[in-house]
Order: sequence, then C-alpha cells, then structure tokens
Amino acid sequence: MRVKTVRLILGDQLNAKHSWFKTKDPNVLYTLMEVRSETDYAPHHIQKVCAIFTAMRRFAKALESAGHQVRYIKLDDQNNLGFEANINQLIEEFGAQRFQYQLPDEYRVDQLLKSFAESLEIETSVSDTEHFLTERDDLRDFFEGKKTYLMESFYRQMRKKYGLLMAGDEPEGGKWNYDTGNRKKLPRDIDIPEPLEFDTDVSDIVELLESEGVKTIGTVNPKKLGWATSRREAQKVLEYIAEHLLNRFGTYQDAMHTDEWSAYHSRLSFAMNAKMLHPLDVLKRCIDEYRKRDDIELNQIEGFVRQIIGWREFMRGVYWAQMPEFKKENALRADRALPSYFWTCDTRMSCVRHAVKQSLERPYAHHIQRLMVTGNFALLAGVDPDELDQWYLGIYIDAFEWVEITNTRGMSQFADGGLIATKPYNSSANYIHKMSNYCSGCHYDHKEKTGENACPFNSLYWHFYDRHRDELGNNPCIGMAYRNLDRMDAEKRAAIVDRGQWCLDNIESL
Ligand code: FAD
Ligand code: DLZ
Ligand code: SF4
Repeated sequence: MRVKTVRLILGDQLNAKHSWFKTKDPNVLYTLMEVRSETDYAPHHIQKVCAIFTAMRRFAKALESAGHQVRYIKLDDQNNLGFEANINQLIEEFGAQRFQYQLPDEYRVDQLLKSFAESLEIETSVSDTEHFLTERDDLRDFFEGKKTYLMESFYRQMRKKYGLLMAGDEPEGGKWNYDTGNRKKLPRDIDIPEPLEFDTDVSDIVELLESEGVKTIGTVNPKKLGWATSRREAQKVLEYIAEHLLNRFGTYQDAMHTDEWSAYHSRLSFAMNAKMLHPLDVLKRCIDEYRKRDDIELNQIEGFVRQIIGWREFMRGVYWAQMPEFKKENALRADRALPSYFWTCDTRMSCVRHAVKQSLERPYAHHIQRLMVTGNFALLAGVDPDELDQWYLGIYIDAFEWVEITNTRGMSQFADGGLIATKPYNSSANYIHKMSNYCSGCHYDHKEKTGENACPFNSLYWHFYDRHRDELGNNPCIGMAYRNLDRMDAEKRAAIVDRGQWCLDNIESL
C-alpha cells in the first residue's frame, strides 16, 4: 500500500474534533508512537504513563473504527527507535510524499520536530492543535515591554473576547473576580461527593513498562486505573462535575483535608492537557449548569472560568514568550537538593507527608497542595528549581512542561524574579493551619517558631526573608513582611533565624 501523507499525533494531541479527522482520506496514514524519549525525560508516575498509553491506544482504535488508516507503534515493537527513525521508516515503507504534524506543546519536542521536518526531502507542514483559545505568541504581544505579566488583565480580555459571564461590556455581577469569598476551610460535617473514577485494566501496560525497564514512581492498581482515558469518559467526568461539584468549587478551592484528595476540584486537567476535552466545551457545559440552577452562585462558576481561560491560557502564553530562557531561571539562586521525602513521604511534617503520600498513591494533588505545601516548603528551603521541576513534571498526571514549569518555577518558586507573581507565594504554618486539618495530627506545633517541636515552616519563613533581603527587600509588595521582621525583638529574631538554619542543616530529618 502507498499513502501520500504521514501524519504524526503526539500523546497529548488526542483531539478527536481536530479538522484533520473531518474527512477520511485513503492517502493519509496517521501514526501514534510510544517512545522512550517521552517515557524517560522525567521519572513519571506509573499511572501517568498508563493513562497516556491507554488514551493513545484508545484514540488510535477510535480513528481506525471511524475509517482512518492508522499505524500504532508500541513501546516494545521491533524497530521502534523513536520519533524520527520511526517516521523515516514509515515514509520509506509507504512511499509517502508528505509529512505533517501538529504544533507540539513542549519546546523540546517542538525543536526536535522542526529540525527533523527541515531535514526531510519531502514536503512538510505543521498544523495548529485547535485546542487553545489563544495563539502561542499572543501573550508576548499582549505584554510587550512589560516586566511583570499580570494574569488579571489577560483574564479580563479573555472574558470579553469569548463573551463568558459578561453582561454587555461589563462582568456579570459587576465584579471580575470573586476570589475573596473563596477561601473557606472544609466544615467538619460536609458530605463531599466521591470523585468519579473508572476501572480500566492496564495490566498489559504495567507489564510492558516493567519488561522494558521504564523507570516510574508511585503505585498503581493494574486492574483499576481511575482516570478518564477517552473522550467519552472525560465527558462523563465533566457531566459529574457540573452536576455534583461545581456548586461548591469556588468556596472550597483552597481547602485541604487528610480524608479528601480532590474535594470539589474537577480533576479535568489531564483530559484537557491531553486534548480529549476542549476548554470551551468544559466552560460552556459548566456555565449552562450555572444558568439552569439556583444553587450555583456566581463565585463558584467565576472561579472555575478564571482557572481555565485565565491561568491555563496565561501559563501557556508565558511558556512560549519565555522559553527556552525560562528553564534556566533561578532568581533566588536556590541550590539545595530536593529532600528524599519528596519521593518517599517519610517526614514528620504532616502536611508534606500527606501531600506527597497522596501524590504517590494517585498522581494528583490540587492546586493549593502543590502551591502552599510542597511548593511553599521547597521555596522556603531553597530547593534547586531543576530538581523540583523534575519532581513536578514526573509525579502529576497532568504535568506537561508548558504548564508545569510556568507554575513551578514561576508561580511557586519565584525563580523568574517576579514575572508571573508579584511576590513569592509562601507562608508560615498559619495559612496551612487555617486551610486544612493537617496541623492537628502533626509532630510539630504550628504555633511555635523556636524549639525542637516548632513547625519548620515558621522559622523557615523568616529565614527566607532574612536571607533574601538583597533580592526582595525593595519589593513594595513584600514591605509588610520586612517591616514585621525588623520590628521583632533582636534576640527573638536571631532565635527564629537560628532555628530556620537548623532546619536547613537537618532538612533530611524533619
Ligand atoms: P481544578 O482546580 O478543578 O481547576 C480547573 C482547571 O483549571 C484545571 O483542570 C486546569 O486546567 C486549570 N488550572 C487551574 N489552575 C491552573 C494553573 N495554575 N495553571 C494552569 N491551569 C490551571 N497544572 C497542570 O495542568 N499541569 C501541571 O503540570 C501543573 N503543575 C503545577 C505545579 C505547581 C507547583 C503548581 C502550584 C500548580 C501546577 N498546576 C499544574 C496547576 C494546578 O495545580 C492544576 O492545574 C490543578 O491542580 C489540576 O487539578 P484540577 O483539574 O482538579 O483543577
Ligand atoms: C508524557 C508522554 C509519555 C510518557 N509518553 C509518550 C509517548 O510514548 N508518545 C508520545 O507521543 N507522547 C508521550 N507523552 C506525551 C509527550 O511527552 C508530549 O506529547 C510532548 O511532550 C509534547 O507536549
Ligand atoms: Fe505542616 Fe507545620 Fe502544620 Fe505540621 S505544624 S502540618 S509541618 S504546617
């Protein structure tokens, strides 16, 4: 058989609605491939690899059933030598005259495919993924010449552009942002609906990863992968969220609890990042539900809309405006090794233990666990952002570099020197105690700053500001922290900073 065109679909390009698939063309061969460059660029959570391979295999089957020609290359297929060699083989085998691919979302793969395409002697072209609501370079133009990228101004423009929750030119309800009403702890007696999970058998993939020696982290029940791995399953999760979780999404967005791993969060990031679901479909379904029901208030839906057309699109724009330099940013010159308990959860700090344990059991933690527990601790401790990126990139099911690195280096670690966040997102135990029940079961005392039982976050918080005075002292958004530090009794301040130093010197034993 001969085909004219070979089209590559990457593991996070599972967009069944893409215009490529509108017509069935016997001259086109679609190919998806499981390759070591992608399984090995970070130590991925085993459930993440299982979910991606399952979703890729299902997508390939669905294309075939719809009458398209597909060549699916499994990890252990003979002659599977990676993207470039495999595509070359297909071009030769089918006598193809054209190679086409979709814009990769990761800089590394973008560069690789760009230079590979240039090296080919046949015609090549690249298409949009038809997934995002902005073009790759929109944000660069939007913030041209600015030192800080303000998400809020981008978000307002997006609301207007897509007419989401708008009353004419004004935001519905009169305010753009209802975040101040969204900071509640979970009440004791609240009955949170169980997250909707599936029971996909991934035994064959688990065996494949073992036999091929792919290094993974975390655990999996091979008979029951819970994550949505097809468009149909992802749509079921979306329905479930609209009906059962949206009404409290905003209110408890920041809350953490030892018995809840996702609370009112949507867990849609993987389905969206793999492009099984389009962000506008998600938003339209949820806004419809909001319009239909009396018990979903504006703060719930506005918070949800902001995450998706605001933060998600914004982070993608930052990525393309700042890469590849962004990957080297380390404004606070953080260079500490990532403590081993990020891989084992063996620490007496209850909040870190819970967040890491949960992430090893399920490749998921919600935003505040990532930002204010693991991220906050790493920031206060001065962990090398390269090591931290590897951790976040591997452990979470939704982790793809465009959204992982911008959140980790930018939002969480202030390694970009304040491009994304005007001040570091950090806190002492105060915030964690306010938003969770973690502290009540902790070895450490959340109220104490000094002494051997004092919560490490409390002294590390002040140690952080003390040691970064040169970089942060003149930042007007942090003035209050420095005023409080300077107002402290000198002896007390020295004792806190000493305790912080002790925590750093003994970080493995915390
Ligand atoms: P929900 O709370 O239900 O939010 C709805 C959707 O909004 C999410 O599915 C997601 O698509 C979007 N969203 C929310 N916050 C953000 C954000 N800050 N940036 C981009 N999109 C957002 N998100 C990823 O998708 N991949 C990552 O690799 C990733 N790494 C992160 C690393 C750190 C250190 C931090 C602080 C955040 C990271 N995030 C990442 C953002 C956020 O934590 C996740 O998108 C969210 O927890 C996913 O869970 P959910 O689908 O239940 O989200
Ligand atoms: C994350 C991932 C993994 C683990 N494996 C594959 C794979 O075998 N084949 C593939 O095409 N994609 C995989 N992916 C997703 C890619 O890393 C992702 O498509 C690129 O980073 C572009 O964003
Ligand atoms: Fe975390 Fe400190 Fe609270 Fe323990 S006391 S759970 S270490 S914030």
